[in-house]
Amino acid sequence: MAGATPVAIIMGSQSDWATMRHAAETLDALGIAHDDRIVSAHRTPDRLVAFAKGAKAEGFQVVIAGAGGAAHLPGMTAAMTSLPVLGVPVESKALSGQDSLLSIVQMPAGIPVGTLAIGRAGAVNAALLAAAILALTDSALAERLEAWRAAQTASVAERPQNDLS
Ligand code: RP5
Repeated sequence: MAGATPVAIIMGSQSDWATMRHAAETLDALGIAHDDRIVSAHRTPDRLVAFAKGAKAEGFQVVIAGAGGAAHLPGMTAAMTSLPVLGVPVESKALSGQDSLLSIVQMPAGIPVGTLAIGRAGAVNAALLAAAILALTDSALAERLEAWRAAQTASVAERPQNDLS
């Protein structure tokens, strides 16, 4: 669907936004439109079903799903759409996100979730992976992604410094 918003960022709770906003900011930096929604597998199951079953018809091409604890959101979303689903384990208070990670990564064969790192790194990398997927069919985006990576490379100092203030 030309012109549609290509990326959906969904998360299980408002509390996940502190992590998932890093995915949103990275997509912004790459000029990729995204729609950010709270969709809880446990608290709003009907919303989850409606979103996941309708995501392709809405024109989304990639779903980034972040959740913590018993993090069923990415897997249940992947069960109801054939769009690529990238899972971000949110760092939980009780188990530091190890629960989130294992909940998301251990999918049974047949329903894949591309699982990223716990927390901010995973959110940023989910956005970059979504960009790489979209760039396969968008040459202008491919150039922006290359430029983003080149800028990152250029920003790394050759030697550490004591005082950066
Ligand atoms: C999960 O429970 C959410 O993804 C969140 O990471 C976690 C805690 O949610 P809140 O109690 O902060 O709303 O469903």
